Amino acid sequence: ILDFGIQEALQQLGVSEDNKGTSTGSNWFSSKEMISSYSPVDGELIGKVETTTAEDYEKVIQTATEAFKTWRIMPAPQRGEIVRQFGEALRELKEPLGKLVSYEMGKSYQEGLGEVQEMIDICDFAVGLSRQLHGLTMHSERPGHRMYEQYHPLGIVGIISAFNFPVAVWAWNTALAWICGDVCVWKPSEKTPLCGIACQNIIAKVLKDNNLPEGISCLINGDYKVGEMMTTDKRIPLISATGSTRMGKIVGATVGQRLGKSLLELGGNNAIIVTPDADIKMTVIGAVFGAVGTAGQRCTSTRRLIIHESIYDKVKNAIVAAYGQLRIGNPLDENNHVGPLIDTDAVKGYQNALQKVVEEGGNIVVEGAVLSGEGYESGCYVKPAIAEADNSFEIVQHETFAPVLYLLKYSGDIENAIETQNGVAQGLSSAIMTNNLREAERFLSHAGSDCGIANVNIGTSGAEIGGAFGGEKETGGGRESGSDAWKVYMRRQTNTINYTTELPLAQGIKFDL
Ligand code: UN1
Repeated sequence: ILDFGIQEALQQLGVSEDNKGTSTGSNWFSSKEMISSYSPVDGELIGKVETTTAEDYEKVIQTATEAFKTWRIMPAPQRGEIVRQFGEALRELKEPLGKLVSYEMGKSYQEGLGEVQEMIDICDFAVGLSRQLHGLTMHSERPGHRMYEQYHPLGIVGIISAFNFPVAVWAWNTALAWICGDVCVWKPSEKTPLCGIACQNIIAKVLKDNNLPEGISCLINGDYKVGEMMTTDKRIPLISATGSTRMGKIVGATVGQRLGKSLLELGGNNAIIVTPDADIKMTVIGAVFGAVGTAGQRCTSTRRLIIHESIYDKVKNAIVAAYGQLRIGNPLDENNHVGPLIDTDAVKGYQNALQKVVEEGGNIVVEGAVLSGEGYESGCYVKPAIAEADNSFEIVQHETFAPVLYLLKYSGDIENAIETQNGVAQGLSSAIMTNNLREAERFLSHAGSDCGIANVNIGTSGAEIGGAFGGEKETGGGRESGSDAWKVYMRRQTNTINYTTELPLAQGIKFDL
């Protein structure tokens, strides 16, 4: 734990061995039940976090409700100024926070820093947006009437986030929600609770320095039962949840039951189509980073390569050769490409996928393995694997959150590849590698990819914050981050104003008294 400056990073972030796990901003309180956070990097216990009780939760919601009353009437550009300061604080703490992300979650330090960069970027985006929360003005059909729409804050936004982006996904939601005038209650993944503590410390200080109510940002901790307190709570108009499709179906149904809004960011089964006109070098970089980056634990990770038969062997050999170069080990050591999986359950999921694909008739071309010995003591390090498979295999249809890449062959026209790409239940990210304009445009057309993200000559992962992020079908339909994703954090109100002394009715209806 003393390696790579982790201890110092924890100190800078105000994360200790025993952390109170519930916070209404700067006011922390706690129960006695603890979650222990072990690093998948070396298996060491990093620290403990107390879980949120039903009683604590009540205090949180009351504090948030009070804070909302102040926050919602503050002009949006002033709220933007607070988010600007939050972005500054993140710039100052980028290295320790990136390090903690890497150590608690297991992604490479580079990717940890990249994740904090996404937080900074969304803050900048939100600051500009705080002056652009505009609606339309429409012409009324009635004389002397004005009609327009405006966006008002929703209230409390509940955020449930996953372990794989333990800090950025929270920031995508909060930065926008805050400038929109909402207050946030966050339940981070119970697998990465210390990242939650660190982030809460950062924003709590900004709020305090500005004499703002602490309840603008609240933190709760625990497993799905704590999440349930929010999903069933009528006082929370919007739940934004990131995680598995299984989780999303439960969250969506629960929130839907009370007619709340949910923003769901669920599983992907992302493919890259490689056509005869693909640039092979670019394809290899995109596919390998997409499949093994974050040890295959991004929702945008590349799971399937759909390769034209005419170049199949060439692409396969190039990718297999690239896998031979991969260095697996401590993600804080910048010489390594691939870090550990989050925990040993994830390792089981990985092993299960490799076993299933063989049972279903697949052919392993890069053998997988669970690594042991020096440096691999946590038991979470696995070898990225590749299998030739068929899109119809049950395991190929399923999102395995691990570095397992399936090679699928297509013949004939690009339409066949698109059909395979769309032939899964998920619809998050997709890509085509081609220098052929016709193929690229067909892939992007109404009859093309059915995903929320469709890229040309880029892999499936690594989306920028400026675009709306999310996907269709079992990915849940939600959009976060850039473009006009902010609208989901607000309620739209249509206003019609009569500035005459008459009261004409719409649709020309006569009603004389
Ligand atoms: C996720 O995996 O939950 O596109 C989000 C990407 C990142 C976000 C992934 N910007 O890979």
